[in-house]
Amino acid sequence: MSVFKSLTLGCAAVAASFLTTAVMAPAGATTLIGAVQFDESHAFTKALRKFEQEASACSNGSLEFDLHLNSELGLEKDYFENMSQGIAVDYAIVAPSHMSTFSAKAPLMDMPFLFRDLDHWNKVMEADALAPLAGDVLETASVRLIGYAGGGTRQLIVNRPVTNMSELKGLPMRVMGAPIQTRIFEAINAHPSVIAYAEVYNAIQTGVIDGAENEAAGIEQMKFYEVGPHISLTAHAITVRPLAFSDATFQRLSADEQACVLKAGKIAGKYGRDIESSQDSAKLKAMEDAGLLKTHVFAERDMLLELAGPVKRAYAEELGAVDVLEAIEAVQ
Ligand code: MAV
Repeated sequence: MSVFKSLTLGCAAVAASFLTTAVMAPAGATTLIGAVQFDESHAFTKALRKFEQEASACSNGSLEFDLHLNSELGLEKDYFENMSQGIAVDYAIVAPSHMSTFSAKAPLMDMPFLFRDLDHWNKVMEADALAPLAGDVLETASVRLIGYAGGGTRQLIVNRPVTNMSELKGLPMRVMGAPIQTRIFEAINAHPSVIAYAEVYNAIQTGVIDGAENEAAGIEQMKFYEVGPHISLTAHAITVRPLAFSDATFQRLSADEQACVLKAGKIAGKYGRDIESSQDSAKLKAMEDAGLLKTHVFAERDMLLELAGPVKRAYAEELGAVDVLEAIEAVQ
């Protein structure tokens, strides 16, 4: 039995006050706090629910879960910072770009134009080619990446049609807050700014920016189509969305519970990937059929790839991660 679990009920309240998030429940179970930006219908939430079910069954109920939905505990960057510090959040799905302040290498997983197509993305996931990056995240941020959800294809969301390079030129648009995101979107001649996810809708509505980029599940949940009804099919990224777990919390669990968390993370990641990757294009089509948005073919996608190539390489070189980039690219 772990030290944490052997605490008596009498000292549980005191323990909870300094042992941060993993709270002692009356029956001796440990309650873990989770966070997600979305509601129950989003693939991330479904993956996290799967994680909870699996870990709960595996631990015979010694692990309990309290998942906070709809950005109740902030945004993914906040979840990650909290997990890194071992406070407030124990598990969450976080975009690697939102980990950049803590692990410079993490956003490589999230780099635009990294995957050739869904088949390549799938094979990279199966080959576990991202493991060295996860190792860096654990070392530098004390957060474990225990599974990989994602599988949405990111497209441009704009308040007017953007169908070629000249219409893209100078487009004021929101990107996630990792330097590689800014660099890639600058390289393709857009005009990127870092804006928090929760502010994107308003920023387009008020004319601060003309567009953003997201996958279908995010477009649907955040209703971005209301302000950016023109979707340019740039398919510039296929998402990798790690299921992250605070290492401080992990270290307080028993060996059996740790094994359950790792096993459940893997299963839940795959479950989330299967849901999101299989639903992405159908979701976009359903929104288009409902008259909520209009998709546009981007005629010069080859040019995007060409412009992004040197930036990807230079970034990997700066990080000392060329081997990881090459290993990902080599997956057939
Ligand atoms: C989408 O909602 C997801 O990919 C999520 O993980 C990101 O944080 C978000 O977009 C974003 O663009 O910030």
